[in-house]
Amino acid sequence: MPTVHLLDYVAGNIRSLVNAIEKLGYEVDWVRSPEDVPKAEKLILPGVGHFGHCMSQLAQANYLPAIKKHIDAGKPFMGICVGLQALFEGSEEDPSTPGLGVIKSSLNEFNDSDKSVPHIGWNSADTCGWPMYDLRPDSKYYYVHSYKSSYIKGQLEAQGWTVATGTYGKETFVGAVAKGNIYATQFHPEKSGVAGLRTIRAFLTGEGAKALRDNPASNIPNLQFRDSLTRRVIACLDVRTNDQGDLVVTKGDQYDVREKGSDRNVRNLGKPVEMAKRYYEEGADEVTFLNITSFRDCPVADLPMLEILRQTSRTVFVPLTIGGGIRDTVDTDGTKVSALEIATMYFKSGADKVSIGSDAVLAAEEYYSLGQKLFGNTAIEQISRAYGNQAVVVSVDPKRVYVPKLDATRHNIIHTQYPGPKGEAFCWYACTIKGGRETRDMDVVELVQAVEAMGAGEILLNCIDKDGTNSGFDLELISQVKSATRIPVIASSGAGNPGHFEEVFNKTTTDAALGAGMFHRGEYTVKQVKDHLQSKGLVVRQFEG
Ligand code: 1PR
Repeated sequence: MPTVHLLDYVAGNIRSLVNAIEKLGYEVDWVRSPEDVPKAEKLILPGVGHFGHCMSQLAQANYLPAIKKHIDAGKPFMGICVGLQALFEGSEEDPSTPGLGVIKSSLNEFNDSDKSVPHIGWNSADTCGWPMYDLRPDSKYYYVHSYKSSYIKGQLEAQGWTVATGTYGKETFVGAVAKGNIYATQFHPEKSGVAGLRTIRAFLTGEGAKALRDNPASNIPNLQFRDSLTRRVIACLDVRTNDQGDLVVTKGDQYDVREKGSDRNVRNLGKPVEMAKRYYEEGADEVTFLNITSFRDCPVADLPMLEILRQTSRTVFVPLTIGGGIRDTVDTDGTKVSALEIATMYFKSGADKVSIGSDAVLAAEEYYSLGQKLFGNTAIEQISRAYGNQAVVVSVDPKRVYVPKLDATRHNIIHTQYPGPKGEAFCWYACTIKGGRETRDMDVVELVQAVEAMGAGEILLNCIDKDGTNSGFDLELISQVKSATRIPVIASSGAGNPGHFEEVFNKTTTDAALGAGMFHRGEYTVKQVKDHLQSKGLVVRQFEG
């Protein structure tokens, strides 16, 4: 089996990259020290987290001269995400840390005044027709980053680079670059479905580099300042063990997952791995697994969700998020296990993001009680420091609390179009923990602002009142949260038909929308939702077979 060397310099979530390479018929050889680099014919530098963290890890372990030598020798090199950023001279993210300087330019942060940052989702890598590692103009690729190389017409081309671009809001950025033996992508090809596998294959077979050699003049993309980020549609699987001990996908009504009949069995809607694969093939842009029951009595190393992730990540090449039970805990043998260690196990098993629910609320309470100071010890801070903000999602389970007048509470209130049972015209959204079982004295605005300060990269915004009702998303809640935070928000709870997705994208500025029950019950497919959005003029990514 042909091999490719993969540089393992940080505890990264690179399981999915290994899976993608293996799927293409190649074997991964690990580079674990600078002495291994000269053995590599083809070298991939993956990257997660912060530019400064990544560069200093490489520098401390003395990798930089070996990487430069590999590149200078003309051997095939591919950088992914921060692996692309490492080729630049430096980044605004950490001005004191130099990059490799192979590309004479530097990186800056996306402007968050008119859009969410990080930039998360499926966007273009458009070469305007120029051949570049089988990138295609109609394909979409999965990006997740806050810093980018702003595209300045002719700048990189003058240095001999071929460039592919994407546009987010009004900013056009470098999506991929190639020159000679070097290919680098800002997007994650291993998470970009078939389009991503295609471009990795072009690197592995050498066909990408050959096509570039055969077309030596550099391209100058014809800039179109048109936002090319697609509307993200996510399928969510709530998973738990049923009374027979099987791990099943379930779905509640306002978080009650038991059947209404006298036996009150846990509702069983199917098998998690099979369903995730089906949603991937229907075009889901991400798949989220929520372990909705605690693993208190299960040894951490045997967490059933680990196996689900391992199996799913072999066939599903879009981002996978896992939530439930991510907090500091004590194992069945009395050993203390940190939230970071649990997250690490999930990442190593194929997760790209972890989602934290109850623990985030408790951490936010402490944040406010300590005068809004951070000490670096919360799960959110620790995981985002190690894996980057984009890897930490906070799942919020709010519930409406109606009040008669504006000054009835200290909480952030909205004037609602849907009055309460006693005709109350105002409400606030109280955060809950333990799957909605316990309501806390904290509103959603307070929560999202606290977790953003801690380093969360995205909000999964559920709504207990709407969950399982098929009556559409809570647009008032989503608008309130969107105006309180600059990180991306995923609208969740209440989707009952494709029109509800159209409504939430048109009437709020949500960054993504999630559905569960309507997909699990087979009422609509993800593809039907995407087709509907497309027919209404919204840009979506369609599954490429
Ligand atoms: O608190 O960190 O252990 O995480 C527990 C996680 O499990 C949280 O993310 C919490 O939202 C979730 N959870 C806990 N109990 C339940 C339950 O249903 N009994 N499910 C639960 C939450 C909500 C959504 C759902 C949407 C869309 N599920 O994920 O998929 O509401 O549903 P719909 O489209 O059918 O309306 P921790």
